[in-house]
Amino acid sequence: MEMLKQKFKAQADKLGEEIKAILKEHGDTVIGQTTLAQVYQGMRGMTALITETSLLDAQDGIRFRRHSIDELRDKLPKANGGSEPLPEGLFYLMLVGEIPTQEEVENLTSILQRRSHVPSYVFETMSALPKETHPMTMFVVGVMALQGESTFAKKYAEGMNKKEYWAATFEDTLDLIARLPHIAAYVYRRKYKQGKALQPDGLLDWAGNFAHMLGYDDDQFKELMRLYMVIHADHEGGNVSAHTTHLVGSALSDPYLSYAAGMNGLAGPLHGLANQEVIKWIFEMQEQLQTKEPTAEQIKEYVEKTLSEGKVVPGYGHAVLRKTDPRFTAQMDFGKKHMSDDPLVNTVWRIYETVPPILQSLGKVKNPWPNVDAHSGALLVHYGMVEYEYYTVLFAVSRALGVLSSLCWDRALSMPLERPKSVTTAAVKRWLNKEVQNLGD
Ligand code: AMX
Repeated sequence: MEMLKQKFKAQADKLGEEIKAILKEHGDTVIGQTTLAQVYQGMRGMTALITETSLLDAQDGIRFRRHSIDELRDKLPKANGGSEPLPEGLFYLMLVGEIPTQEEVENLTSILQRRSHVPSYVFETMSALPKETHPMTMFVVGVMALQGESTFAKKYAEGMNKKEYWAATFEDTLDLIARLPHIAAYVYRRKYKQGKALQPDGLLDWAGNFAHMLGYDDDQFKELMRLYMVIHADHEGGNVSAHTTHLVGSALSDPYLSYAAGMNGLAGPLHGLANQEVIKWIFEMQEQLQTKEPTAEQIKEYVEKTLSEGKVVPGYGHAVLRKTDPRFTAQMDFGKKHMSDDPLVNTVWRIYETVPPILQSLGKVKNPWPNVDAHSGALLVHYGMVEYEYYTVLFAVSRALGVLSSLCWDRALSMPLERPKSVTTAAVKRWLNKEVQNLGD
């Protein structure tokens, strides 16, 4: 742990110096124009954040420290006998920018195991909620119940020097990542498995142990969890969950508060909740059409019905991507390898052939291609995890790797409070009518 922490600090000090030099020489360099349309329409394409962990290309998809998902599947260390990358390795890569060795990853796995204890009051707090509560709400309540454990919050209250913020954030990050699978597994077991929680297996890796605590001991499911935890971890900084975590963290809210805030954003249907919406939508289609394997023609009619009811086709479209999401392709590859004759998985692939031309024909959808959420549910159903309302919790556990390593960077680089300027439409009109010189006067 100390080695990783020192390595991170050394990298952060070096980058901090580089940033100082960049700002000294180029601080006044203009990087683009901001249009009124961007301000009104969700700031699309407006470069306004620095996030060190990953970078999203509209055509090629996500790269983690310049490594594509295919490269990660190839280069990151694997579990014994496995072929999917270990998420601990990705976390290491996002933190220090280097692909770790097998030994470094195994070391990180045991650090996380040692930090994974969750106090019983956290489970009791979640248990106090009605069973019907959405799993994401239970999960975030669990995270919030744990907030009293925050090293950052305690040290801040004691008068911590600002030079120590990064170290306290680092401690909280490791503690949280270690504990989240326990909280998440408890939500699943409580809501769907008569409350029978399962003990962790200290011999397993982080994602393998999570699968085990959920109650899935199939080796293939463990492999799926490793891949799942890797591909959902980070998608640069502007998406709702990452941006919210960063924004809340900029007020020096501790990592528990910041992460919980980000996950409330992930719970929205246009973001992470889309993974449950996809399977719900496919199940409803199967129900209405009375078939497990709808034809392309039937899917087309169902998509048109969805659109005519003023709804979106879940799992399709993206605010940045303009091609099929490589996270979708990685899951398709997993499906081809392990379950190529599964009817639901085949339906997902038939939807992939059917939906893009329909969305394209609307003329307004900027990206008619599938995103990560279009595929994930069908793989989970294959192994028996049919409780689709739970799926966003899996996404949330994975997303912790990205948003919390980013938060470590925010604190190590002393990123300030985020506070953009907002204006009213009345102010916009005054400015357009040249009644004032500057927008916002
Ligand atoms: N089905 C139907 N209409 C869609 C659509 C879809 N899948 N994707 C975009 N559109 C519509 C928008 O609703 C918008 O319509 P409007 O002008 O009538 O309001 C129009 O096309 C233009 O939208 P856009 O610029 O292409 O997309 P965006 O950047 O505003 O939104 C997103 C992106 C993801 C919210 C949108 O594509 C969507 O709602 N997709 C379905 C939900 C989904 O899968 N979300 C998960 C995204 C990935 C993730 O975060 N996990």
